[in-house]
Amino acid sequence: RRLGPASTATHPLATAPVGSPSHNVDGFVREFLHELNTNQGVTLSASSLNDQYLALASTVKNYLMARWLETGLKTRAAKVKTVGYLSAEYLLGRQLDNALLASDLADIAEKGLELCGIDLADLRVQEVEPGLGNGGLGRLAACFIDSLATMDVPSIGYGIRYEYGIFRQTFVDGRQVEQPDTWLALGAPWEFPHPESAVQVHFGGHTERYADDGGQERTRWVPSWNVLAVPYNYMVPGYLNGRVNTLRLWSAQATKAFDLQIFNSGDYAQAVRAQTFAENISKVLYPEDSTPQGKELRLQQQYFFVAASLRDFIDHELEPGFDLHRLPERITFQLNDTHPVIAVPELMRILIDEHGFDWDEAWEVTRQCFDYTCHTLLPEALEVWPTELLGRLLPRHLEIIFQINDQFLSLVRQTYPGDEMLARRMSMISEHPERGVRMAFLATVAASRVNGVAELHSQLLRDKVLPDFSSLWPEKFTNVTNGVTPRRFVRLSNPLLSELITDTIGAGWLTDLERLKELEPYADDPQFRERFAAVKAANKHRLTDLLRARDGIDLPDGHLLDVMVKRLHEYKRQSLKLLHIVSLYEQVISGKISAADLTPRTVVFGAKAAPGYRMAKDTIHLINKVAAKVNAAPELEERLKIAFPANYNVTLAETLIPAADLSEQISLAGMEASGTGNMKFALNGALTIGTDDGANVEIRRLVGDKHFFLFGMDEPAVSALGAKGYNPGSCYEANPQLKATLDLILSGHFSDGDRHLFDSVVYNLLNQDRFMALADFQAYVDTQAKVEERYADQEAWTRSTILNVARTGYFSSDRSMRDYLQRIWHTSPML
Ligand code: T68
Repeated sequence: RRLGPASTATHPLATAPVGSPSHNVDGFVREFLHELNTNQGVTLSASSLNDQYLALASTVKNYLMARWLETGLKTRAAKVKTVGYLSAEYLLGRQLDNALLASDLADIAEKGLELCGIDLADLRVQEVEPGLGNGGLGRLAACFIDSLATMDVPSIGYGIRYEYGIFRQTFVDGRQVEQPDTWLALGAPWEFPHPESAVQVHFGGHTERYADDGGQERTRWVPSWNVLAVPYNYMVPGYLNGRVNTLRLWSAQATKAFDLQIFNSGDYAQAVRAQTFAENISKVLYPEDSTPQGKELRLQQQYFFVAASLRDFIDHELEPGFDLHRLPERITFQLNDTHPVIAVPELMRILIDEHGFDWDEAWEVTRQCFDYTCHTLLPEALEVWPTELLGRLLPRHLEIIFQINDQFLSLVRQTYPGDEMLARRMSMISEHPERGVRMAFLATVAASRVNGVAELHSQLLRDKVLPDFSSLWPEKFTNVTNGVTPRRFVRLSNPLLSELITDTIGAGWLTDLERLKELEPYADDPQFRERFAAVKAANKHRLTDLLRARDGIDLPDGHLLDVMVKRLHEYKRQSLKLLHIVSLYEQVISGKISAADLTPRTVVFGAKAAPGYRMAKDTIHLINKVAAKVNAAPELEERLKIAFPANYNVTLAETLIPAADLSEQISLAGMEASGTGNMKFALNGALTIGTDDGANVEIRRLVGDKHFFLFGMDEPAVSALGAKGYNPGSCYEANPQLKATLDLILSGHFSDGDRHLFDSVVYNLLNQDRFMALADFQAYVDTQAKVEERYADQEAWTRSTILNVARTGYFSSDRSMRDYLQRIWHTSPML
């Protein structure tokens, strides 16, 4: 057992967590110095900034510790249903400020540190954020666990402790160069490793049949190798509510048995290689977003973390002797996309092979334990694992998948007799280009509920991605629109706005974000507008200071700050934003308009490209080349600037978003499942220019058409154009300004005369343009003109931004969690 033998202690302090340090400045200073001395082994006068940061983190943890232990005791005793969030990614962002906020220690820590001659701000920046995710999907998981803790819902987040998170992006001559993310190098003060609670995860080998004691034929898996999964626990503190949930990330370690054998044979080098092989599993986050690569190591990662998590929950979270027939009363596993779907055959295997369940019993339990969230619409983003690979790595699981599929297809044939085409379409096994398991189909069949992440996405999921399944099981499909945590993305990232809000409508909105509605009447109050605008101006200065120090970038004063930050992907259409910029620039340098006609504007890009995604990397290169030229052009009279700080991450987002005036959400309609950046911008008082896509649809409905700049084709129009046959070349020929814009790039103007440097990007737009940037170009440019018109009337602009804040409380991840509780998990907070 993970907890070891029960304690026989009789001392009264031994049975409950000891209390927290005193919640005042003196108590804090004492604890901090104690940590500095005992943990870091230094005196204050000899301590480095890193010592001080690590001691501060330990101090804050000590304040949260009693609550964490109590949460564990309380939850185990109550025997209620736990939400097990299974996600291959958690894009957490820095931990310090969130922990200070949740424990109400921020002021005390600031004052206490000051007494020690330390500026809290200097320690904050010591922290390297854990970037254990690629983008929206990983950040969503982080927001959700924050909300679950704040709403007092028992939950455990399960994932992988990657030794290297998302790469650090640098630019060399404008091209992206990736550096390893060594986030653990200077110490990892927020994690609690528990090597004594490691569990084994098996791979490979074969299966065999045997007769059990009762003569029943059974199957067992005889694996050929294994690794240890070591849990690292992280606190997930609720906001001021005393609850601290757990995020449990698994790290791979070679098992002793594994390398001892080889050691004994005298092959030291081989033993070390074996160890490296095992430990590779949690070495690095795959930096692919929306394009799974189908690599063996990736499947190893997926099985590694779900096998460890199921084992952990069953063996360590449930009381000994718990009857697994009742498992659904105690756990509901949420599958964050298909990455953890191998958990389905794993639970079947545990129940049947290890606990003697028959097939139907095991299926009944398994079905009730899983729900599935889909995060994409791109066909190439749907995971398909070759059966050859799956069978080699997890032979028993492949057998179980085949059997699930057989049973499912019998149901299909029973329900739709004679429709063999349908059965083939719905099979979990695809035959081309090679035999493979369609993980989204497996997830859909196994899950009690399947949801998309915004209304439009859920609709398209039903109608276009899984239409046969939604006809068969209409009640299985539902929607939960994404949300973001207001603790991190308003309170921490925008303290001035938070203060203004609390000043105006009182406290309480941070855990009940719909209360922002009470700000609505103030949109018409000139004094409030002035204060609101002053907050935005201050946030711009804060960003200016940061970019100067971080990147040596100088942001001009008084510009419309136009921000597009998100992963670089063709469907998101950074290239469309770029065409807009080049078009403005081209009109000025060719004398079609004068610089004085431009609204002073700075466009900020932030984007990482998957290292293997050529087009995305070329687009980054092109943006940087255009930036160099535009930023240096005297003709523009400083009225158009481009800033592209490298290595956009959660930490940068926290300063960037509150400073933005305009939020760019310009994906081709029907492609962005939801977006969550769009919500963060609106909540921080930026106006959106966006297509009718993802959660933009709901944002626009809530804030009102007048306060949202909609442009471009909607999804039916996109479909219709696709069906008719889209020819980007004709857009180019028909639109002189678009032609001039593309021609300028083709002329080598941005590439020191090299006419072919950006052929890949430009000819792709001209000949293929899968995401129809050219078709939406004119609408986009026209709508940008409307943006400028509104911006020219600062009172009207500010009024709109206030209404955006007041009307987007719906996008709190607390609301998303409420929806999951009601529509999917059927459980409630523990009160
Ligand atoms: C995003 N997906 C969606 N995927 O693109 C976005 N993919 O619209 C949505 O708001 C968000 O999920 C949350 O629902 C991703 O971020 C990935 O990062 C990813 C990672 C690995 C493999 C595939």
